[in-house]
Formats: sequence, structure tokens, C-alpha cells
Amino acid sequence: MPHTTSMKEASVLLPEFRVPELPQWPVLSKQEEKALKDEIREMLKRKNAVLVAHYYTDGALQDLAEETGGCVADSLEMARFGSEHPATTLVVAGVRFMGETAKILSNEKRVLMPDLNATCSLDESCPAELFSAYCDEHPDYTVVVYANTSAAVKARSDWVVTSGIALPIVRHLADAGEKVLWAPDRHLGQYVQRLTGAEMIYWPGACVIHERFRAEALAQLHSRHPEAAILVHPESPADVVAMADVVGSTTALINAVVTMPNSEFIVATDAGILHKMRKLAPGKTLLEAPTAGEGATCRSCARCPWMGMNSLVNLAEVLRSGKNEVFVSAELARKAAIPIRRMLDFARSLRP
Ligand code: CIZ
Repeated sequence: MPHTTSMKEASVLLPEFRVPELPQWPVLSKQEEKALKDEIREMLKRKNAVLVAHYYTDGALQDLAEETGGCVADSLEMARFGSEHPATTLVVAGVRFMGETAKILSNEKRVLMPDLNATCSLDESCPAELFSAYCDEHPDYTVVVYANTSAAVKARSDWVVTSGIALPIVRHLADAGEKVLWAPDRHLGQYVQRLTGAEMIYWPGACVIHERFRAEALAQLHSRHPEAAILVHPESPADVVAMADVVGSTTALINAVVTMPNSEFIVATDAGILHKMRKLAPGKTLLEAPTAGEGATCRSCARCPWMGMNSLVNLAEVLRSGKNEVFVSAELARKAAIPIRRMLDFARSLRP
């Protein structure tokens, strides 16, 4: 349904935060990589641990997660997998909110992360106190927050959503006549509003990676590859989303590469996803969508520098030392678990 209602942006001064360069890890020889992977495999087994990795992490980590019975997935599936797996330790290769979500859903388990400084620009742009004050100003709105937020922000919400389930949840709320206060990704929020027609107000955050995709450069690339299907993550700007053949979550974009008949695809999301796409659809040509800073302001414009903080090297280190444990107080976990479980239950109700 095309949108008819307007969408009002919160007038808040977002906090400043530093976006680091993409970490440059030492290049391992084949032998070194094999030795490190063997050591990690042995430690995972001995410590009754399982590796849960996001699609945006390094390919070697993704492969190892799959080879050792862990999972590579989006944040919704990572959370579900971790909470249902019998391991007593979850090693989460991703960014902090993913480790926190794992801990919230499995408070009795030990959750480790290769680097606790791996944050997310959306999380950083939505500090709990500022957000809570905004919610207080709008008591008649249902608070829906994206998974890319801190435990404290989740605890202040009614619903947590991922990009994979945002549309049906907001549609469900709109059908029930509820008004939605959305945070923190403005592009995803606007996309959801356009498709659901829900009455929404929103937080003005953005993902520093997806915001770099540029429509004009994308049009030029597409004119050189007119047969390529354009796949866009909805955290991207609206003019980029408007050019897409498929708009969707990481899982939806991977499925599109596998199931669509096209032999070429232009992909507008973190380039870490190409690893999984290449594995599942080896015969297809994948082109990275152009970004604003290409060749200029960043070394790898479509690679999240915080996701890049995960490597085999620091994964081995946390397993050896047991450091980098994620803690969420029991009280905060109890509160934040409510909207997360609401999302998981809703997702379950959609399954055939
Ligand atoms: O929820 C996730 O895993 C993220 C960050 C993106 C997506 O579309 O899956």
C-alpha cells in the first residue's frame, strides 16, 4: 500500500561518535590459518561452546562457524539459534548488540565476543536516556526499535524488530490502529512507513555504511550491466531503494541471488554478505553497489569497520583467555527480553 500519512522526524541532537577505519588484520598463510582454525575447533569442543556469526563478518569466520556446527545468519536467526542451542558458551562474531541479545535470551549462558568495542552506528546514535525522554514525550505511541540498539533501548520498547520482520510487525500494529514511534534507522523507518501506511514518528539515526550508497553512481553502473538485478538493503537512502528489484534483509537478498534467474546482481549492503552469496550461487556475478566515498574518504566503503573487528586471531584469543564476556544485568535482561520474545513469537506465528 503506498503511504498517505506523514512521518515526523524527532528533533534531537544525535551524539557524535568516531567511525574507525576498517581494521587491517595480518594476512595468514594457508598453514597458519589451518592451524588457527584447528585450535579454535578444539577449544570450541572442549569448552562446550558454539560459534554464531553474522553474514557481514569475515568469510573465514563464517566458514568456521558452519564447519563447527554453529551458524551464520542475520541477527534474528543468530538470536534464535543461540537461545535454542545446548552449548553453555556462545561465541558471537558480530557487533555488540548481537552479543547483548544473545545474553538477554540466554542469561544463564556465557557469551563471549572477539572484540567488545565492536559497536554499530545505529546503536551509538540512540543513547538510552535521550531515547527514553523522546518516548516519554509520546506516551500514546507504540515503541518499535530495530535490533541494532542497546539492551537499555530495547528495555524501553514495546517491540524489537529486525529488517526481516519489520514490515509484518508494523503492518500488524497499523491494522490494530496503533501509532508507531520508530527508532533508530530513519531510512528503514521511512521504507516501512511507505509500505505499511502506518502513522509513525521516527528517530533520525542511520547506518554509516548503507547511507553511503549513491543512486546516481548506481544508475551508471546499471547502465553498463542492464541485465543485473539490483538488490538493496532498506537501511539505504530512499532514492537507492527506489531503484531496487529486490529490497530486503540480508537473508532476503541472499535468497534473491539463489532464486532469481538473473546471472548478474548489483548488491547494496555490506560487502561481507558476498561470501555467503558466492557459496550458494557460485555461477553468478556479483557487483558491489557504488558508494559515496569510493577511492576517497574510506578504505572500504561498504565494509562495516566494527564487523571487521572480528577475526580468527581475536576469536582464538577470547577462547584461550575467556575474556570479553558480555554482561547484561538480570533486571535489564528481563525487561529487554519481553519485546525480543514478542518478535520471536510473532515470527513463529508467521511460519507455515
Ligand atoms: O538484522 C541483521 O542481521 C542486520 C543487521 C541486517 C539484516 O538485514 O539482516
